[in-house]
Amino acid sequence: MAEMSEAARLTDFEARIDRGEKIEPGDWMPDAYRQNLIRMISQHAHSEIVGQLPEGKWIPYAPGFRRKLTLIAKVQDEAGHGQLLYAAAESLGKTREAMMDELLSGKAKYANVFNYPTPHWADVGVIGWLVDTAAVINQTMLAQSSYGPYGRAMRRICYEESFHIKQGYDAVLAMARGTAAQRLAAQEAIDRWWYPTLMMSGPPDSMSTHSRLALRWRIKTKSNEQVRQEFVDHIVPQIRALGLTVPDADCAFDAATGHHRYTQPDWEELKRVVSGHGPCNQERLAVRRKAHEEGRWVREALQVAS
Ligand code: FAQ
Repeated sequence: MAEMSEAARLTDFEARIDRGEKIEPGDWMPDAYRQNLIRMISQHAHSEIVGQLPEGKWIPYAPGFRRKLTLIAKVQDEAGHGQLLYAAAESLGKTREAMMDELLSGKAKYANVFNYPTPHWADVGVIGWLVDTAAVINQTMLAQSSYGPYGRAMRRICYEESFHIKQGYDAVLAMARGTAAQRLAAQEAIDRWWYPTLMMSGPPDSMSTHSRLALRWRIKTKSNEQVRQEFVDHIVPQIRALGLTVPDADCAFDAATGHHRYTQPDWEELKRVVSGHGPCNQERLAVRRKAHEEGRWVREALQVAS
């Protein structure tokens, strides 16, 4: 059979996507599809790995044995998610070593939220509740991704992240029903995390570099703004039900659209934070570099053993 031309391959590829078929590692795919996936999946993997740090720091100080056990389990889950996602990116031809080099050198991006400090136990609760909710809404959408290994990893990850939401919500619930000082701490944590969490879904569609192709090839199945709106509509009634306040005086349900209006975050801040200039970028990378160095002997021993 004659070789298919590049144009015919692209038409065939796009027809498969339109039929809802999954693209698998050995299948032909346009290079831009491969590169966009490698970029997104490796950033996602780095986010899970660096994402262990802001909450992980609270493991020794968790209030009580049960909260400590649950937090340890959550943080371990994030490490597992990182492994699953690195494996999905490897299936596209990028080595784990190359991805790790990009993270440790500061070249790679990872989710903005993990570059903010966690000065209070309440931050652990609010990350689990707000950040994991935003992550699950996005990842439920990504579970429909056209790239088979990514969508399948998302289904497993969403299952575990849904439990993380419950542990976060439960910690905030205890504080919201607690003393005045505990309620205040919960509120201050919501105030700290509200805008960073809104930024998690990415810049507005008009500023997004990759959305056009990602949506055309069903790498993402919803735009950044659709995902953010879903998060706001879902979380605002929950925050208010606990007697807490959304730190945005203009946030209100709009009966005409069926959605909540909200104030846009500072998109310049997102650019700064994801390009290495957030409050904790240097600290996060220093911890990762130290862990990487301290694990060197394990990697070397495994190489000798295999
Ligand atoms: N943070 O053209 P777009 C979690 C970058 S997992 C950092 O709109 P795209 C679990 C973007 O990469 C959280 N960078 O990009 C957990 C691009 O940069 P580049 C992570 C951001 O890809 C919970 C540039 O800006 N989830 O939380 C961000 O179409 C608790 C232009 O943007 C994922 O990674 C941001 N927020 O849409 C763990 C999900 N937004 O590559 C521990 C997969 C944008 O050109 C504790 N990723 N950028 O240099 C996605 O869904 C997408 O990549 C978006 C961005 C939606 C994040």
